[in-house]
Parts: sequence; C-alpha cells; structure tokens
Amino acid sequence: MGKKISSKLWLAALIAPFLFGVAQTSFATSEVQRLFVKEYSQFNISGGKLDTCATCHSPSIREGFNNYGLVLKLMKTPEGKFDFVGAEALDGDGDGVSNGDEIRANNFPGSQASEEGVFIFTNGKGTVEFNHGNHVVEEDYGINGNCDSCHNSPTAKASFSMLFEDSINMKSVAHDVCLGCHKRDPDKIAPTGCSDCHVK
Ligand code: HEC
Ligand code: HEC
Ligand code: HEC
Ligand code: HEC
Ligand SMILES: [Ca+2]
Repeated sequence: MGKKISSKLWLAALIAPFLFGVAQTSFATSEVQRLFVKEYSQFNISGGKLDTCATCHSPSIREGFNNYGLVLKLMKTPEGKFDFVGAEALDGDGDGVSNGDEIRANNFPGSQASEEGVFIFTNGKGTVEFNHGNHVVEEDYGINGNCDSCHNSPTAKASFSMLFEDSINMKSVAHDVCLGCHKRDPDKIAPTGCSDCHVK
C-alpha cells in the first residue's frame, strides 16, 4: 500500500456520487461504522461524534468519501477486511496529525470539521462557526441543496473549494460569498454585524 493517496483520486470519489443529504434518504448505521467503533472501543467512540457517517464520508454527499473513508475503501483486503491499523499512519485531512492520533483524540481523521457538518474558521478577528449542514438543507437558508451558491458561485469573484482548510486565510472569499448573501437576505435574519460572525 502506497503512503500517499493522491488528492485527484479523492476528488474523483467526491464528485462522482449522488447527493443524498438533500434527498433525505435514510440509512441504518453502516457495517464499516460498527467495525470502526469496535476497533476503537477503548477510546469511548460509541455514541460520540466519531460514531457518525462524517468520520468517513463527506457532508451532504455521504456516498462521497473523505480522505479517511477513501483510504479504508482502497485498503480493503481481498478477504473483505478493513485495515484500520494500516490507515492510522496516514493523515487524511492534511493537518499534520496522523489518522491514529486524531481518532485517539476524538477528532475526525478525514476532515478538519469540529462536529459533523460544522466548520470553525480560526483567525485574528475572532473564530467564525459555519454550520454547513444547516446551510445546505434547512429551508430558512434559501439554499436548498444548491452547492454552487458557495462552491461555484456565479456572482462571487472566487468560491470555496470542497475541502475544509483552516490554514488558508479566506477573508476575501468569505466576505464576498458569505456576507454577500447575508446582506441580500430578504428576511434580514442572516447575521451581517462583525461580531455576529466573529466570536473572540
Ligand atoms: C469508519 C468509516 C465509515 C463510516 C463511519 C461510515 N462509512 Fe459508509 N463506507 C465506508 C467504506 C470504507 C465504504 C466502502 C465499503 C466497501 O467498499 O466495501 C462505505 C460505503 C458506503 C456506501 C456505498 C457507497 C460506495 O461507494 O461504496 C454508502 C451509501 C455508505 N457507505 C453510507 C454510509 C452512511 C449513511 C453512514 C453513516 C450512517 C456511513 N456510511 C458510515 C466507510 C464508512
Ligand atoms: C453556504 C455555503 C456552502 C454551500 C451551499 C455548500 N458548501 Fe460545501 N463547504 C462550504 C465551505 C465554506 C467549506 C469549507 C471550504 C474551505 O475551507 O475552503 C465547504 C466544504 C465542503 C466539503 C469539504 C468537507 C470537509 O470535511 O473537508 C465538501 C465535501 C462540501 N463542502 C460539499 C458540499 C456539497 C456537496 C454541497 C451541496 C450539496 C455544498 N458543499 C454546499 C460552504 C458551502
Ligand atoms: C446563499 C446565502 C448564504 C450563504 C452563501 C451563506 N449564508 Fe450564512 N446564513 C444564511 C441565512 C439565510 C441565514 C439565516 C438562517 C435563519 O436562521 O433563518 C444564515 C445564518 C448564518 C449564521 C447564523 C447561525 C446559523 O448557523 O444560522 C452564521 C454564523 C452564518 N450564516 C455564517 C455563514 C458563513 C461563514 C458563510 C460562508 C462560508 C455563510 N454563512 C454563507 C444565508 C447564507
Ligand atoms: C457572515 C459572517 C461574517 C461577517 C458578518 C463578517 N465576517 Fe469577517 N470573516 C468571515 C470569515 C468566514 C472569515 C475567514 C476566516 C478564516 O479564513 O479563518 C473572515 C475573515 C475576516 C478577517 C481576516 C482575519 C485574519 O486573521 O486575517 C477580518 C479582519 C475580518 N473578517 C473582519 C470583519 C469585519 C471588520 C466585519 C464587519 C464589518 C466582518 N469581518 C464581518 C466571516 C464574516
Ligand atoms: Ca490529520
């Protein structure tokens, strides 16, 4: 097994699948999830944040894998076993901490999201908490599953990539895409004040 899973492969896996968060299809807990929880039972994973689809799949496209889920899929043995131990040395979300150390610290190995579907941007002005799940599916946000509003915005100068990355400064994109839409909110509920988004 090679050490690096190329990011191109990862993207292909992300883009190919259908959406289902939006379609509201329901799935029972997956078999891989059950095996994962069992493998790491001494770290009290059961019922916690890692005991969710988000450990291995992407927000809003659960048939899409994050870089940890994809590694498990690719490293599956011919006998159909998942090589959890083999995947530990890799760094799925590219933040410098290995998958094994992330899991033991109760962090997602395949994403820098802090909770399922929640991204926290840390920056000098004050952290901004972005609820991806709510924005995409909740009717009040007016987005209704349209990924392009943020990932390929026709009105913005630049858009967000489909990889949460907290080490790059996103100010211009965020103020254009996020604040821009908030200002256009007909109900005037979306936050526009600096400290509504930035919390010290
Ligand atoms: C610990 C990692 C892990 C968790 C947690 C997990 N999955 Fe998966 N999932 C996988 C892997 C790995 C595969 C590929 C299985 C295979 O190839 O045999 C997969 C396959 C799938 C597939 C089939 C798509 C495909 O391309 O093979 C669906 C749908 C799916 N998972 C949905 C879910 C849902 C819904 C949840 C949460 C209830 C979930 N999974 C939780 C790792 C996980
Ligand atoms: C309201 C804005 C918004 C919408 C709408 C939106 N996203 Fe995102 N998404 C983001 C932001 C912001 C990030 C983090 C980007 C960054 O850090 O550069 C992100 C990250 C992601 C990631 C990476 C997740 C991770 O854990 O690293 C995936 C996958 C993704 N989005 C898929 C989707 C899909 C699929 C849709 C449509 C169903 C969608 N997004 C709709 C704003 C949005
Ligand atoms: C296409 C429009 C749109 C985009 C793009 C958008 N938002 Fe929002 N956002 C809303 C609306 C509408 C609400 C208010 C929803 C409600 O409470 O009824 C909201 C609410 C919020 C809230 C209040 C708490 C919450 O989750 O409801 C925060 C914080 C927030 N957005 C941050 C962001 C950030 C950060 C981005 C960019 C990564 C972003 N939003 C992109 C429409 C948008
Ligand atoms: C809709 C939410 C939202 C509102 C409202 C908002 N911002 Fe931001 N702002 C962001 C996001 C998201 C980032 C990108 C953070 C990152 O990349 O870590 C950001 C980045 C910044 C940065 C860069 C911080 C750094 O360390 O480089 C500054 C400065 C900033 N905002 C100032 C403001 C000011 C001043 C206001 C009020 C006029 C404001 N913001 C209103 C969401 C918001
Ligand atoms: Ca990591």
